[in-house]
Amino acid sequence: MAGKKRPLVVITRKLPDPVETRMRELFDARLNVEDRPMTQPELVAAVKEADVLVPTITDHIDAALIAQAGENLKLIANFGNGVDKIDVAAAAKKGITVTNTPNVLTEDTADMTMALMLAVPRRLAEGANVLTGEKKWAGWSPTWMLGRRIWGKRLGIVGMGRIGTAVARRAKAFGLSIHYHNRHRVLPAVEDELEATYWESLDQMLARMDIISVNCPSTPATFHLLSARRLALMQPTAYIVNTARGDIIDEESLIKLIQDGKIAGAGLDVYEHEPALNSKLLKLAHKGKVVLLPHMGSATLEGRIDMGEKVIINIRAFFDGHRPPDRVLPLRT
Ligand code: 8YV
Repeated sequence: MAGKKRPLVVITRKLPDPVETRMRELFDARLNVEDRPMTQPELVAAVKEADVLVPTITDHIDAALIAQAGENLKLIANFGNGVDKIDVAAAAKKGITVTNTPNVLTEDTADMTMALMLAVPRRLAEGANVLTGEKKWAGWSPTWMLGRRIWGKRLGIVGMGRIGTAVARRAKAFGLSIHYHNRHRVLPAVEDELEATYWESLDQMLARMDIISVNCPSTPATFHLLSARRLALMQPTAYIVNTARGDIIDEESLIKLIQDGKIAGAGLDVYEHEPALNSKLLKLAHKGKVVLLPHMGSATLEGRIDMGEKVIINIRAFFDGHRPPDRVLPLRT
């Protein structure tokens, strides 16, 4: 890019310092140092003048916004793996390339999934709250704060992509048997390594698992994939964990089934209308039925710096006339 006009890159949120420093060196970078989410009018102004937009999960990059983009906007380099907030098809129609940041957050997100898979059945948050709560701890008791064992149990993974597979590896090490439902079977070598059982029928898998982990992307096809009907198939002793996207689960139905004791509990890092949280979920959290986290699946300094570096690599490749390594294609309908 030496000697060429530096692309005007508008970054919608505050990114880790090393990433911002590098972006300032390479691009005509417009940073968001206060980290105040951009309003839609500010996003419109940004797409009208930018060569590159770097959005995050808090930005709605829909067809209406893309329609207002200026002729300079040629690349939307998402800071994030999931592109469910970007209308990739509308961007493609307008000749705008979209990239994301896969792989670098896989292990961190899988770690958080495992943490939630342990936290709910083993009552981690409840136990921690006892010691930080008002009441003085009365000490150990043989039958107090008993949770449920996870090793030796059956884990059903919905979506056996990079993150689902990383979750399976961890869960196998924790002594769970691995089951999965996916659009396609994974490679035989991967199934063998994980001793994983493929379930073509999601319904049948849901009815027989002790723990369900949601690890598929949010797309029109996976909206409420875990519907009221499907959630009702789960065993009353079963738990569900979601570190993918909130709208894959019919949240109201999940809440009702947990309230009625038809599902044992849930570990959630994502919500259907985040950042708005359903108050009934908060009530269930106070009862220890659910453990709720604020979308921090990939929240490690290392992971977020790696995500930023991937954004930089995608921008540089694009402006060097190459196909960016993490180009996202519109979903085939
Ligand atoms: C990101 C995520 O932090 O990558 C994703 O899809 O959900 C998170 O890891 C978030 O998307 C940032 O935009």
